[in-house]
Amino acid sequence: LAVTEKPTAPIEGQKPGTSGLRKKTSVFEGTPNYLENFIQSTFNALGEECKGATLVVGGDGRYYNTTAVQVIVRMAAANGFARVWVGKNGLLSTPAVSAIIRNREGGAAVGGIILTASHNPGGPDGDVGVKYNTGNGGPAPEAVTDAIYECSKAVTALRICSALPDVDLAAEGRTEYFASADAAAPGFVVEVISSTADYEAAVLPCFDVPALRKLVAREDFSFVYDAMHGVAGAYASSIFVDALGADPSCLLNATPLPDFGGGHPDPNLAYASVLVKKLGLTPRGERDEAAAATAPAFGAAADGDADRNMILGRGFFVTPSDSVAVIAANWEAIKQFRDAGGLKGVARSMPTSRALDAVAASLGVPRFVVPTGWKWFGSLMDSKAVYGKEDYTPFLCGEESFGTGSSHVREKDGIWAVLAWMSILAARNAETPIGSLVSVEDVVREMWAKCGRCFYQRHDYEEVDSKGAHALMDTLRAEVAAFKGPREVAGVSFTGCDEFEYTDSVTGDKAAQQGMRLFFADGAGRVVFRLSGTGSVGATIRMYVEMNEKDPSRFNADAADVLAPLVAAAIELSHMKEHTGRDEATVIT
Ligand code: VG1
Ligand code: CO
Repeated sequence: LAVTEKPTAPIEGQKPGTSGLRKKTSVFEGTPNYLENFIQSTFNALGEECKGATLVVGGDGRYYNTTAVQVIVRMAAANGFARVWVGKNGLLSTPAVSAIIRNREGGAAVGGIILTASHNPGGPDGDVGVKYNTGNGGPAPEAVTDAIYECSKAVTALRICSALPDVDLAAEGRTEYFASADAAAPGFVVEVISSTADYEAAVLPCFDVPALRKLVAREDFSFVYDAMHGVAGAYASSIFVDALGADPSCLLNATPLPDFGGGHPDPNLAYASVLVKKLGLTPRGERDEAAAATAPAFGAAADGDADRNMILGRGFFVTPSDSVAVIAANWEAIKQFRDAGGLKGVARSMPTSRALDAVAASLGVPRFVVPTGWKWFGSLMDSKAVYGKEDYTPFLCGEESFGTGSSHVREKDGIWAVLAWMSILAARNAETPIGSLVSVEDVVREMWAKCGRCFYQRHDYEEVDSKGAHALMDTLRAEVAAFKGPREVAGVSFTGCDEFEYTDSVTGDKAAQQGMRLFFADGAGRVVFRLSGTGSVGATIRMYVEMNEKDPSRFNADAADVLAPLVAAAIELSHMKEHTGRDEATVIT
C-alpha cells in the first residue's frame, strides 16, 4: 500500500451545487486531476474523520461511473480509510447509499460518495456528478460543502495508492490489502456488496407487502414502471416482480445503461414521453380519451439515480406537489406511518405548491418549508436522534421536482414513493369488487375536494446566459425593494413579493437568497423564480407558477389556461425577454 503524493494545483469552479458537483463529462475527462482534486478536497475537508473509517461508494451506472469508482478506492486507501463498500458493478442508487450509510453494520460508515448527475443525460456528451453524503445518510450540509469548496481552492497534493489493482466490481466479495509486508496487519479492505440488499431491507418493511401483492394480483389492476435505463432498473425487478409478484413485462427500460439509452433520465411529462403516452396522456399531461381507454391503471418512472418519481394514473398526471399532499392525507394506508401512530412532521421545499400545507393543517401536523434541495429536510428528521429536540419522525417530505421521501432514509426515494402510492390504492381497494377499482384520479380528486386544487407548472429556461439570469434576479430584487402596494400587471392583481430566506429551526443554519416570490390575487396565485444549482452549462432559470382554486366547479380547467395570466405577469415583472432573449420556456413540467 505505497502512497504516492502527486502534486496538483487548484481547479476553479469545484463548488458543489444543490446536489453535489455536476459538470460535463468532457470536463471530468479532459481536465487533468479534475475528479482527483475534488475527491482529495472532500477527504481534506473530512480531515481526521477519514482515519480508519468506512466509506460507501457507488453510482447510477452512467458513463465514467466505474472509472471514478477505481480512482476513489485508490485515493481512499491513501487517505487513511480502513474500508470501502462498493456496490456490485459500481451501482448504488442515491436512496440505497443513504440506507447503507445508516444501517449496514449498525451505521458503521462515516459517509458515502455517490457518482451521479441524477436526471442529467449521461455519456461522453452528457454530465458526470459527485456528491458526498454524511454519516446520517443525507446530503452533506452547507458547512461541509463549503469546506470542500475551500479545500478545492487550496489543494496542492493528491494522495493515491497508484499500485492498487482495479477492484473486480463484477462479483460480491472482500479483498484485503496489507499495510506492509507484514500480512498480519491488514491496512485496507474493499468489500463489493449487493447493490440492492440493504436498500430493500430499509424499504420493504415500510409497507404491507401482502396487501401490495393482493393489489398487483387484481385483474383490474395493471401497472408500468419506467426505470429510464437508470439505476432504478437494478431494484425494480426484485421489488416489483419478485417481492410484489408483478409480471416482468411491467418494467420498461430496466437495464441500467451508461448513456441511459440516449435519453434524458428525468421522470416528467417532457422526458418520460413513452410512459406518458402509454398511460393515455398527451405531452401536456391532458387525458387522451382513446389512449386512456386501454391504458394501465398505474404508471411510474424514475430518474437516473432513482431518487425521483413520477406518478401517473390512467389518463391522469399527478403533479409532484399533489403527490406528497395525497400521501400525507392518506398516511393511514402506509404501514410505516400507521405503526408509529401517524405522521409527526411534514415538509416541502419552498417552490413546491401549497397543497401539502392545507393537508397538514387538516391533520394538525407540524409543517415546514425549506429551501430547494434534500439536505434541508435531514436536520428536521434528525431533530430528536441527533439534536435532542422534538421528534418529527415519521416524517414525510417532497419537492415539486418529482422528489418524495420519508424518514426511512435521508434522501428522496423514488421507489418508496411508488410503493406509497400502491399502498394507498391497495388500502382503498381492499374491499372493492373487481371492475370498480378506486383510481389514482379518484384519490387525487378527493384531496382537491377537501383542500382545493393547486394548479401548478414549472417553466425552465435552460442554458441562458449567466449574466442575464443574474440580472433578471436583480430586477426582481429591485421590485421587492420598491414594492409600494397592490397594482395590476398584465391584467392580474400583483399583491406582494419577497425573497425567501431560511433559518433551520433545529441547527440554526441560515440560507439567504433562496428564491424570489411574487404573489397575485392576495396570495392565491404565486410565481417563484430561482436559479438552478444542478446544471452544467450556463444558467437555468426556474419559474414556478401556482394558482390555488377553492371552487370545485373550476377543478377541471386546464392548468396551462389557468396559469397563463400569471405567466404573462411574471414574464413582464422579470423582464424575461430583455434579460434572456427568450420568448418561451425550454421545458414545462
Ligand atoms: C433540482 C431540483 C431540486 C432537487 C435537485 C436535486 O435542483 O429543483 O428540487 O432537489 O435538483 O435533485 P435545482 O437547483 O437544479 O433546481 V436530483 O434528483 O438531481 O438529486
Ligand atoms: Co436524482
